[in-house]
Amino acid sequence: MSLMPILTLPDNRLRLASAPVSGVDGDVRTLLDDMLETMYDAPGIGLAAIQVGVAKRVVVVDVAKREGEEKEEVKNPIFLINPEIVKASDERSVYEEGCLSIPDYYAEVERPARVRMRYLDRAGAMQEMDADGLLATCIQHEIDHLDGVLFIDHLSRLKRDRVIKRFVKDARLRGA
Ligand code: GNR
Ligand code: NI
Repeated sequence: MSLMPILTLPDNRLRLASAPVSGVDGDVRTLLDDMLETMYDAPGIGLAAIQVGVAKRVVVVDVAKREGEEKEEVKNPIFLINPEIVKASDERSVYEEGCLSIPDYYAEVERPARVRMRYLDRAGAMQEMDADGLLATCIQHEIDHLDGVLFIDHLSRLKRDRVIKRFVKDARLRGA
C-alpha cells in the first residue's frame, strides 16, 4: 500500500471526465487500496481516483468515523467502481461539504437526501445500495468528481469564482 499525492485546485485534471473501468483486476484493486490508505491518512470520508490523478471511475468512501462511536476506530470502507445513481429522492438535504482537493474551504450544498446507486464492488460483482444522510451526500460528491464537477460548482458563481481565484493566487505565490 502506498500514499498518493492529492491534486488540489487549480489543477485542471480535476475537470477531466473519468473513463469507466472495463474489468476489476489486480491493478484496480491496488488502486483501491492505495486510495483508501490515502483517504484515511488525509483524513477524508471519500476519495475519487481523479483526485490522485487517475481518470478512472473508481471511488472509495468510509463515513463510519463521523457516524460511529467517538474514540472507537470503526472502519467501514466501501469500494465503488463505475458507480451510477439510478434513483434520487425529491426530498433534499443540506450538508456543509469540504473537499480534499479544495483544502480549508467549506460550504453548504443542497442535494437529494436519498439515492439508489449501482456499482461494481471490488470483486467485480454488480451491487445496488440505498444511501441516505452523509453517505448519500458523499457518494454524490464523489460521482461529481468522476464527471469533473466540484462541490463549489453547486454554489453561486460569485462564491465559486472567489474560491478559484484564491487558489490560483496561492499557487502563483508558491510558484506552481
Ligand atoms: O472528506 C470529505 N468530507 C466531506 C464532507 C461533506 C461532504 C463531502 C465530503 S467528501 C470529502 C473528501 C473528498 O474530497 N472527496 O472527494
Ligand atoms: Ni472531493
